[in-house]
Amino acid sequence: MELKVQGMTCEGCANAVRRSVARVAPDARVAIDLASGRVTVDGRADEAAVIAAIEKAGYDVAR
Ligand SMILES: [Cu+2]
Repeated sequence: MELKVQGMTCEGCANAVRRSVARVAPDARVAIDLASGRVTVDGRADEAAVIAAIEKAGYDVAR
């Protein structure tokens, strides 16, 4: 899945998002492009759970 995440400004934010996704989708591969805010999650992952986890970390998700 590919998500657009708003509010990530630095590598620390990217890592926070990475950790949030890993919590709900431990087997998934996560790629983050900071400049565009694009978060790509490959593998077994429940989209609603991933979005909820990212939002809980304090970032806005647009699809
Ligand atoms: Cu940051």
